[in-house]
Amino acid sequence: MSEISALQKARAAYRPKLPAALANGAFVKVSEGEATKSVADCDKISQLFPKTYGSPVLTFAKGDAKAAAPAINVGVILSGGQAPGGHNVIAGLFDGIKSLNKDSRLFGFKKGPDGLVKNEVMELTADFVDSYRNTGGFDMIGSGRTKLETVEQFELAAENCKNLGITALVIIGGDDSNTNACVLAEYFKANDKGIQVVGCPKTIDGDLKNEWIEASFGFDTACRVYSELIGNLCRDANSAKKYWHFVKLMGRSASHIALECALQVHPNVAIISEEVAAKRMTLDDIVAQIARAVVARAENGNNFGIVLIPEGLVEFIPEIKALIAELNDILAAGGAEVEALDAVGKANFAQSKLSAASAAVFRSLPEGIRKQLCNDRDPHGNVQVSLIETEKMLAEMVGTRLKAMKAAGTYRGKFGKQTHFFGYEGRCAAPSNYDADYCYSLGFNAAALIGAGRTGYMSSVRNTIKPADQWIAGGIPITMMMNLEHRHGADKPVIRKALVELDGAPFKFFESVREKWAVETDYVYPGPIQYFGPSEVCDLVTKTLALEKN
Ligand code: FBP
Repeated sequence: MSEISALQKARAAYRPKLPAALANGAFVKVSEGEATKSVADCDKISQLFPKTYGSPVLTFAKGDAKAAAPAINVGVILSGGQAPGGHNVIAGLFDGIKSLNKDSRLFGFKKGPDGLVKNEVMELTADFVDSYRNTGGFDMIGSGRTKLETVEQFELAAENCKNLGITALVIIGGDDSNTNACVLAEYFKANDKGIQVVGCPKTIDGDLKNEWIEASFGFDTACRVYSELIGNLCRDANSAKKYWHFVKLMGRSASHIALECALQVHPNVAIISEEVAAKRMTLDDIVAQIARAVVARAENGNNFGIVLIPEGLVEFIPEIKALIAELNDILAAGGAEVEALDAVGKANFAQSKLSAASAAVFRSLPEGIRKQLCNDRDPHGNVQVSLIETEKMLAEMVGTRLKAMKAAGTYRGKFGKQTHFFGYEGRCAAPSNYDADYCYSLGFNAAALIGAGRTGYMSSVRNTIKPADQWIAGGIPITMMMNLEHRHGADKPVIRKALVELDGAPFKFFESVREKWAVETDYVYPGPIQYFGPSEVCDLVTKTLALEKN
């Protein structure tokens, strides 16, 4: 890197905060809770993970500052989609293992799990790590979505680690990647490979959380970037007063990002996929809901507004969900011949094989969306919802509905539309203070788990609405978060995704104010993330976390 920005230069000097338990380094006192169970399917999960199932929850307290541990070699992987703060997890891990023993070494496997299997690796030296502190992105070692699932992959991973003297591996990833971590931990333990595996909770989507993991890193920063942009759109809309902006927001499955941005900005409409599913809303119901807001605002002379749409919406509309499930099975059963077809070919192939109900839904969708629904799945079997232009589809359908209403004399406004997709813009932003501190702590804490000899654990740092010295550090057995889900035609053990809870405080609050927001112009303009300045603008937590922990 030749030139770095003024912000990056100043930000390099930022010293992230740590929980009190880690103040003397990663050598900690460990207290163990009761034996644990998985969130569901306990019998099956315990059979699949006989060596790691049931481990206790761990809580750390400050250790002896003078304690020494043997030097270790540790490997690290960034896995899945980028999220702000990943570099700080690595920096925290680096400092943590050095605090255990200054001769410990850190190796980064490149391009995600693939690098572990193919032995693409580099040593992360002090200078190299320093140049990435407090920066966004995963470019330090790259990331990837390869799923670790075969014995051949596990054996190659073990061999590559053995050759470098690596006795612990840290996998930084979301639910799928931490599922990988758990499977690998079990395999290494069952086969006496002598390699510990520890996970760190990452994803801007915010859906890897539970009682013990109160946030996945990156969610805070990404939501602040999107909220700034949406706030700017709100101001533009309120200035020109001629456009309705339809904004799709990332979040492959859960609507946490859309909800958090709504709480930060007060848009006129925000669709929450989990509510759509719970109320069994149809596509037509959603279009009608948006059109109602357009009509109500037009009656007050406000022919402008903001609509937030979660990326994962289509999979939560029951009729489209059923369609996607059929498409998945039909396309998978088609084998290599169908896999080689382009999206149009796949759509034509699938059309004739769908049930009557799904075929009718499929036909009712715009051609572009039909093709997008047939695009390739990701390596974990997920539909790539970031490629489905739901915002365009809804804007189009609302426009058509309003035309009909105008003809019937029930709407007299003007409808100009703009569409946007905010996703990639937020994933590599420089981490907010919250994410910079949280990520550094997660990485340092992962070193503490390694030092304590644990495997199959996720690094856990809690109580983060309080100042960092009151944060609680420890480890959560990954099996505790698991259940069985139907993937690729079979039941697989996976970490349960945390969706928006309709009886949770963030949604309840949104529900209590959304009708007012729909009609009034009540926008809030959050502005850009502040890294320097008064604590009340720099050290914020998300509205979601504040409401959940209130
Ligand atoms: P992770 O779950 O791996 O963190 O990725 C989440 C995400 O950013 C989603 O919000 C989005 O749908 C997806 O990644 C996009 O994936 P890709 O980067 O492969 O286009």
